[in-house]
Amino acid sequence: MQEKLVFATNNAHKITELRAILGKRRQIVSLEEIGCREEIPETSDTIEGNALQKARWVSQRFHCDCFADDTGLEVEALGGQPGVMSARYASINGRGEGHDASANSALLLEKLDGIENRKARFRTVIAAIIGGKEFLAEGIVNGSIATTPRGTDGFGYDPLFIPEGQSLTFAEMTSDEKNAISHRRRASEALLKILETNP
Ligand code: ITT
Repeated sequence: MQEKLVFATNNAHKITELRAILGKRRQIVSLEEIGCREEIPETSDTIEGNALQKARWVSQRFHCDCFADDTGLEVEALGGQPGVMSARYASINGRGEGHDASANSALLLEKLDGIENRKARFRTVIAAIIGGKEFLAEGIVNGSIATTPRGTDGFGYDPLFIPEGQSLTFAEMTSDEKNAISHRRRASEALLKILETNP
């Protein structure tokens, strides 16, 4: 399994994580490396839909095998929000512009203020287009939302997310510790299994 795959993401943290997770099993090529500098549209109302939209957008323009990752933080007491809106949670609620991780986390903490049920999960869906065929793989990690942000590693909501059975947030763990148990790890392994059985 050494074929190169283009990762349709504008998020450099995701590329770093995927390269660490896949190691020598697959070579990951960034959008920059294929000369793609545009923002990829993400207009679906589901995580699956956005993952497919991003992968199809790159596949159609660059005619290469590729995959995309769409991830949402689903909080039980908020009916699964921010979910598919995780990247723009604050801005769609009138708090600033675009993707602002600290504004997103501040809003989440505010919404959970006084709420005892802190259960949440990260859900990643990877959509891959290989040889013109589409594949979907999912990875979930259950956990809970901390009462204050903790830790400086990772990105996005990592300072707030404590995986089940752990005491540290993802942002307090080393990257290897996060990558060993994360939603992205699980989705990546599921994708590799699918690709192995669909040569
Ligand atoms: P691309 O769409 O270009 O891949 P993105 O950062 O917009 O990059 P998503 O839409 O999948 O990616 O991300 C939704 C939000 O969830 C966004 O705010 C991320 O920072 C956050 N997020 C995704 N994966 C995460 C992880 O492993 N840990 C913490 N937050 C994460």
